[in-house]
Amino acid sequence: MTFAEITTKRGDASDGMATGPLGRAHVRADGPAKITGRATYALEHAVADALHCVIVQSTIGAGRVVSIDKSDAEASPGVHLVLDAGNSLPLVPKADFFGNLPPGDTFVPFATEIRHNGELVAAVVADTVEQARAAADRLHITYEEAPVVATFADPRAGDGNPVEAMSKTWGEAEQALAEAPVSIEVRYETPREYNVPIEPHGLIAHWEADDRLTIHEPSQWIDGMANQFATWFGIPFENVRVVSPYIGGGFGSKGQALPHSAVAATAARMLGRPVKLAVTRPQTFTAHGGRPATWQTLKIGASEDGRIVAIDHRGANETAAAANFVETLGVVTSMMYAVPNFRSRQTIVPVNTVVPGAFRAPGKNPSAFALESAMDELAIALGMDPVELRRRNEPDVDPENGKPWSSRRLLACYDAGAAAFGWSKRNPEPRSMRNGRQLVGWGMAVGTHPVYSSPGEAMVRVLANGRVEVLSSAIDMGTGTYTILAQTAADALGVPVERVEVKLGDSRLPRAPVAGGSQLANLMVGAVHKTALAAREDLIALGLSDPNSPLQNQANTLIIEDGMIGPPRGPAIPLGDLLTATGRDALEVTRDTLPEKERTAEERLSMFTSLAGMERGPGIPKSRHSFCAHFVEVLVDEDFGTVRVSRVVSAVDAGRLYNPKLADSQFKGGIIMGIGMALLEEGITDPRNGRILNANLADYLIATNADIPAIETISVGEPDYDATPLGGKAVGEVAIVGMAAAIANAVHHAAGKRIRDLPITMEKLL
Ligand code: MCN
Ligand code: MOS
Repeated sequence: MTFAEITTKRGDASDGMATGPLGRAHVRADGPAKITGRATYALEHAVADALHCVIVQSTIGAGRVVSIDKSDAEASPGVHLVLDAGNSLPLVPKADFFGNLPPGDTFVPFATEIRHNGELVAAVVADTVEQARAAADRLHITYEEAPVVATFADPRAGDGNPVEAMSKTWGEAEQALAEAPVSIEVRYETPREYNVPIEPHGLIAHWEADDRLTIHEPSQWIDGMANQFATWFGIPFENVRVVSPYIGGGFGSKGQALPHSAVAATAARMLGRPVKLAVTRPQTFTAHGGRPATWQTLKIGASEDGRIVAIDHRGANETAAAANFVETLGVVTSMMYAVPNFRSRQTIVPVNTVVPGAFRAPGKNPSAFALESAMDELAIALGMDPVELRRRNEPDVDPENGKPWSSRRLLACYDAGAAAFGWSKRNPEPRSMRNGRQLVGWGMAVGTHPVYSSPGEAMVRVLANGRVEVLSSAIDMGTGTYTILAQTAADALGVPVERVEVKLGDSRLPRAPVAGGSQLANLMVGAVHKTALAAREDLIALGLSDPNSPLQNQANTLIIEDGMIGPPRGPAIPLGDLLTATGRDALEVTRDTLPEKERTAEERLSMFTSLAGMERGPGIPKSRHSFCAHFVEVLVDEDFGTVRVSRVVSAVDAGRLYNPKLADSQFKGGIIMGIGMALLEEGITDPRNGRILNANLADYLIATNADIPAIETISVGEPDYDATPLGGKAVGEVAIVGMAAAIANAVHHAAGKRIRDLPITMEKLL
């Protein structure tokens, strides 16, 4: 990605603190390539001689495959291989993202025991995708069906299994609740939701030699995925190359290689030809899991003046029969408000579904829907303004662990958001505000997201032609990584941002951890900053001491500004000239932000290919979170029960913003997904067979432009150097958190009806 394509939108647009390129509003470096179609997505990569693979998914929800008659398919035109559990190459088992290890000594990505509808059972490889599809239709699969437990609403699903890590207790919640003068007890539900990135999943797998594999696959975690392929096929990590320069969205679904990824690599290996595999949109609904369905009950007790005395939180999420996934319900409940008595418990309930997965703000998002709806209900029970109730319960320290906040500017969020929205004009009475036939509702809620900090690694190359390259295996799925890393390097080195070219998305480049948990920007900005500063020092040392340097012995120190190097008051020369004069093509520096340098190569690799760095460990002295407050207006049609979000103001504390324009876009993206969650998104399962009835984008509704009103976001963040080295906090997910609750609260204010199970559809309102 070359930064030459970037123009600054407004020269003066910045976070008000920027002295150099970092912190300024630049348009996306990859934007023009994506908009004009020049960006090549994984499946558009041209590979000579590629065969096409289609996957076949089970049509029953539980039971087993009795037989697969492959003869017709194998005899079909153009077919090279029909794969199933019987003939697929045995691979080495590897734990998934969530730590689930497949059973047995070997792993094949095809099922014979069926545990969910749409499980991978076979694949066909042919010369063309049409031939592969036609042959796949001619597979004769016989199943033996077993009873299906499709959702946790089915009584046979039972109560599930407790999640130890989500059991938290302090004080005496039960007693305090019994004695509380005001209390509420409420239950909330959220349905299955799917990530549905606009670019569906798929890959091209290519073996260059017996032990060298190249994968083109959209990825939120290049190194983690390379490590998975290396383990599966028993080859060294360095021999796997995963390439993913452009990604059409992921939202949590592209953090790991999936069973179909193993299929493409297996087929390519068995056939000795590159294999291209595109998962169809309907297949994506069961090729990987989305957010599982949840229920939560909250009991909150308060004093008459609105001080919370106790919270009891219980929750459950659906998980797969095959493996565990914990949607960490209650993670917001335990840290958002000052609460002296607290108890939470959670279970996971196995059902016949695909293993659920991470979906923008996993845990935090459903957690805040329940807590923030409940806070609105408590405010009504107390006869108190919902912002005032929250202000009264603002905690001085993290109530869960007693740690001080690295920064918590939620009160500033209330001030700025309420003022911009005009909250003081709200009549608290439900159904009291109107606009013709439309009932007008104003609601608010808050969100939060933790700051994680895994290590990062980067290389900075200063070239003799005066350009600078930044290299990392980090990725950009629409977030802005290319852009902010160029800004970072330009800032630290003292070169114009247009001269910096950022190369990402290739596991051959220096290591990076997962672009998940909204951690990538902070940790890669930190790594690139450190590397660029080291490169700057090297350039100065070269200028001062190289015998061929034109600047040798001219001063005690040199400065670099605008791509020129020279003594503080003397004549400067272009950086490229210094390199040329000293006989170099390039000056290259690599640095990482691992805590210790002397780790073995194996330990270092494992830091980038495990989730170890994401722990909010006891060693971290401060509690680090981003915060936001959403203020929402809805219009509810009294006769038809339709809901439209007509106005949104969200004030966000995400620390220092490296690029306020892109951060604004991230906040808006989260808010838009929150609108979808509140009003539209719902995976519907057939209780008879576990089939997903709306496995396509015509029936699984997401928010479109027509659903989106004017959105104003306000940053109230200040640099937080206790959170991250360059003062930023988490941006990518925070604004989805609490958004659905703000809408549900606004709908209650408009219509006088509380909807506690999402989405809020007209039949629930009427
Ligand atoms: N940023 C900033 N200042 C900061 C932090 C971030 O200006 N202090 C801006 C930067 O432009 C940066 C972006 O915000 O590129 C996101 O930064 P960060 O919060 O670190 O999030 P990640 O880079 O780790 O991206 C992952 C995050 C997650 S976990 C999901 S889910 C999600 C999200 O980003 N999926 C997305 N935003 C998405 N946006 C798009 N377009 N597509 C997705 O799939
Ligand atoms: Mo985001 S769901 O943490 O990839």
